[in-house]
Amino acid sequence: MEIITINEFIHLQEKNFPYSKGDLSSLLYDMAIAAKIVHREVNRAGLADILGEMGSTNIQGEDQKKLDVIANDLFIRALRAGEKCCGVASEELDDFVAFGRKGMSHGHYVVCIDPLDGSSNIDVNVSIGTIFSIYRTLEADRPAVEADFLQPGRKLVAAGYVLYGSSTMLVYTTGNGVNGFTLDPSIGEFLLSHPNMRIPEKGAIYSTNEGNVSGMSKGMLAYLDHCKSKNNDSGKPYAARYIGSLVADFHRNLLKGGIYIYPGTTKDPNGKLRLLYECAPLGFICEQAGGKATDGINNILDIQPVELHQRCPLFIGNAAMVDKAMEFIKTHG
Ligand code: AHM
Ligand code: MG
Repeated sequence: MEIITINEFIHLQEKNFPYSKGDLSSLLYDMAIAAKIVHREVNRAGLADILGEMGSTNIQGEDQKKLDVIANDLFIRALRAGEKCCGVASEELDDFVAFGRKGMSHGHYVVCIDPLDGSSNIDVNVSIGTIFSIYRTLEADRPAVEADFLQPGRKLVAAGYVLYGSSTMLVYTTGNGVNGFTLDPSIGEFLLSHPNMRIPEKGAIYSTNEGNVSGMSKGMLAYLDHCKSKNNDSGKPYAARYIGSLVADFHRNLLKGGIYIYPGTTKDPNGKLRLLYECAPLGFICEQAGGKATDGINNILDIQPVELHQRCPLFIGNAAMVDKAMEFIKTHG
């Protein structure tokens, strides 16, 4: 197979947008560079015990930061320095940050990011990820305002994720299909390894935290029974697979076919996941790969956000499996 680096690929894709000034391309390069640095930090994480526990004080007497805070700082620094993005909303920050100083160009994009998703897996050497989405600002040439971030997923210009797994991968879409790149650490490059990713039309994996069943709706319980029965379309029970890192669970299901569900429960009617930097970007990627994402009723990409850290139930994966789950919700409530 021809060797194509992510930089070459992004440049080639620019040709789909004849009037492009290359700003989105630069922004995507910035994300890829920051991802490589975060990859390095994630891979050193196991050395924390030897080099000093995270959250404790390091040898110079400085406080050591947790990995998710480090990742947040790295992405924000890369985006600020790149000058193509005028603001970032992050899971790690209560409010968005707006970039801009006199004489600096502001860029026409804002980024929403979960810098290190799968927080419970960070300290136990299990796959974690980064999720990001990119919107065009509502007006050009000014620092970001909140309304720039509060746009439905249908308005996304690009979205992607980085999976820090047995290898590190960056998968992204700009609305022209989904492509995946694997980091070759020996040369420090993301290389195109998964061109034009499509979710298989049939799947036989379901991924959800069944520890929460006591708070799940009748429809969810009925759907889970369906997954475990022989009455589903595969004629045998689906396999239950749940890593507890959304990026890793989503990525596996994207390659193998399956559904990931984080439903609302009696305790948390809107579930746990965040619309802007978890559900919408993965929904966009999933749709671009031929799949579907809903909150159980509405398409994720049609939901109008009203606040930055809004939570939302998520049903994501093969269109047929998501439709089936929604059918159960509709019938059983
Ligand atoms: P986080 O952003 O605090 O890491 O939470 C999101 C994560 C997802 O990656 C994962 O799918 C889910 O939370 C797991 O939650 P639970 O432990 O409730 O099953
Ligand atoms: Mg998260």
